[in-house]
Amino acid sequence: MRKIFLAIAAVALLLSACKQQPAPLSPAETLIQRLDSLQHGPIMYGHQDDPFYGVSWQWEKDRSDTYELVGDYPAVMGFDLGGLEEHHSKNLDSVPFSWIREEAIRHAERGGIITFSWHPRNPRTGGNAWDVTDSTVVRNILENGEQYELFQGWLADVAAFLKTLTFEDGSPVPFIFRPWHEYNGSWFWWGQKLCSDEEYIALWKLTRDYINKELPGSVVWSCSPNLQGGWTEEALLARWPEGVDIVGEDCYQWGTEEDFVRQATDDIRFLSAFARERGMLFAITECGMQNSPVADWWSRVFLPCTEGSNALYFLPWRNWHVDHFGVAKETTTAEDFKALVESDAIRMLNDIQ
Ligand code: BMA
Repeated sequence: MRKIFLAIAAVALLLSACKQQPAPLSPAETLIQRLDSLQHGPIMYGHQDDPFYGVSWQWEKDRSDTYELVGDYPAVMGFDLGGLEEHHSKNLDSVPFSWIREEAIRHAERGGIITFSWHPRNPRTGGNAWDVTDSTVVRNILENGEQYELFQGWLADVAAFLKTLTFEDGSPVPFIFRPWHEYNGSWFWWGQKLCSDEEYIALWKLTRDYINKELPGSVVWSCSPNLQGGWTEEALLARWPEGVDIVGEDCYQWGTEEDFVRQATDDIRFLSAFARERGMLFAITECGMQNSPVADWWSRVFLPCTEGSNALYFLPWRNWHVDHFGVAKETTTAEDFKALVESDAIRMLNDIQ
């Protein structure tokens, strides 16, 4: 009897010890926790394709327009997976996938944050991501659709690549994945006029379920509408997918400064509150002004729109010649940007390591 009692007591003790041990966080949860604590400091600088080419150079190893201007790397680096789905060795912007893998791991190893976008080709027409000639694409890659099997293969290709992102000890590199962006516009085959709200939400679920199953605990999910102005909760919720960790905003100035400031301030205020109220984070996932014609655009025009938003980072798009969006010693915005870094108004890699 005494033995039975002791055995029961031992089991009870063991069970309560197990209960007290919180389950270890997955790499994605650890990244979310880190981002959560970073959101209260100055906004981080991110840059698309930073290590591959700059305004006046291309395909040289160990170069970065950012590093050459301010002596530090962006805190966040963005890479695009478009082309993986057709087994191309280079992405849609001619960056070899093997090099993307190398730089993504390198950036994570030095304490940086990495984010992937995906501009896949059109699985129904064979055109590119901007081919909007057929408005049945999304419907046809969902279950029972004509391109369902094809698209499952595309997801398998993306998952297979993402699985190769590992640290030296074999543990997975966590990352932000931001598919199906700018969906409130109609320039991508998954855009507003190209699929119904239900189809868009189903596309997200299909993607998320597949990738999360293949890479459990590695992915932080981000969903980014494009600059719009005048969001209402009803409009946003109509197409809002489940399981998003970071609400994004893609925010370029194409028209007048006045219009941009009005729309960006409005969107950023609205989307950051939407994120906060639902336990999500917020970031400016793409931004810039083509050709960088306004020298103090970053400090005077753009950054004031983000005030009070707890935006994690702002990520200017790639430095593809001067006609793109980022910052380099050759752009008119160089001095303004340098001053932002020097005054600690924005955070670079060194500030988050
Ligand atoms: C766009 C442009 C394109 C590019 C795409 C994906 O905004 O920069 O030239 O192919 O992003 O990076």
